Amino acid sequence: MEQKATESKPVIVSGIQPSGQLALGNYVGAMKNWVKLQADYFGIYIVVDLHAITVRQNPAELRQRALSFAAQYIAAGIDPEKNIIFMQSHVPQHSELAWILNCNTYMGELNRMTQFKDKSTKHEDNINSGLYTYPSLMAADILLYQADLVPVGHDQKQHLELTRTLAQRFNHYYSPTFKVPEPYIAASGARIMSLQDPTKKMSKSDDNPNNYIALLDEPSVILKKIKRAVTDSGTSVTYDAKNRPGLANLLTIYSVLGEMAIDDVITQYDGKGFGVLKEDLGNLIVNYLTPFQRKYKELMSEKNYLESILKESAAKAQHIAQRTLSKVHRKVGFVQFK
Ligand code: ATP
Ligand code: LTN
Repeated sequence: MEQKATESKPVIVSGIQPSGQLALGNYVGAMKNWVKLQADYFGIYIVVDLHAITVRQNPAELRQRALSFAAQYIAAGIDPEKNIIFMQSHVPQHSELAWILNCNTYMGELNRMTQFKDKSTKHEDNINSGLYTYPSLMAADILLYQADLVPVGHDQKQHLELTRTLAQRFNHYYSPTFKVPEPYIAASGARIMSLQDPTKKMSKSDDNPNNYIALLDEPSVILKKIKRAVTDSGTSVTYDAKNRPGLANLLTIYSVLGEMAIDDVITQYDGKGFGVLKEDLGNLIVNYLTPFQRKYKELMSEKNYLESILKESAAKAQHIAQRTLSKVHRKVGFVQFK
């Protein structure tokens, strides 16, 4: 009964790859919005481990990290009683639908994906076909649940557009089957930049940990990383993402976490020098993350609880996903027995 009530709400689907360490970019661009939207939506939050192995992962670390990410989703404020949180590999329907979608995805479309191009340059020794067909698997994650909304950072916009195209193509060629999802990309904070090179996005698998704030970084580490963040040598505080990207990035983080308009942050710090801004921002982040880190530690010491959430969620997810997959099998023309 409980499940029916939640499912009657519009549906959100989102996921993060268990690679690297969850970082402030992921939180501001994605997770913060998951928490904000959960009152009005039924949330399906996936630890996308199938996606993570498109890049080489150490198996023991992957296993530990996937559990840690699930605990961090909950610690960030996702209520596991009202939403579902699970491992992508625990719901085989994702891989199954991905295959069918692959047979409806053109190579020309995949060739245009900038994430594929970026990751191929970064991992030249392992340009595998999973990396190439990654967007069809992502589309499967979303379309299986008939998602209404997909809250992601700006870098996922292109994948979301392809997901919409694939849904429309399938619906048109066969008959209406998938809901065509809308992206939810916040106006501010959808693209948090690297602290040392503010012309590229903050990435949780960056080789240099000074480029990102990990959500589990110790307070002293957070303060140090913000203090060392690259800004220009000016003293006036202005928001100019093109010419002063480092400063603009710090102002954005301040504005989103402090829930203040950027203009108000500027008024507060203009003329005070970047040192004061950085010190206050460092403290703001530390204070913001302290309750999150406390909750995370509690959850990681209750492994049985975490495991029960993941198992129950995966069972619910399989049930919903199978409804869509059976429909797809029928439309495509696969033999089905009653
Ligand atoms: P990796 O470096 O391991 O490839 P990533 O940091 O790019 O990872 P993903 O797992 O690809 O993270 O993304 C998870 C979510 O976080 C997505 O919704 C993505 O758009 C969002 N995201 C990632 N980086 C940023 C960022 N710098 N600013 C805002 N949102 C981000
Ligand atoms: N491709 C996304 C992660 C992802 C995702 C999803 C996001 C996989 N499946 C479904 C939203 C919905 C990325 O951030 N690299």
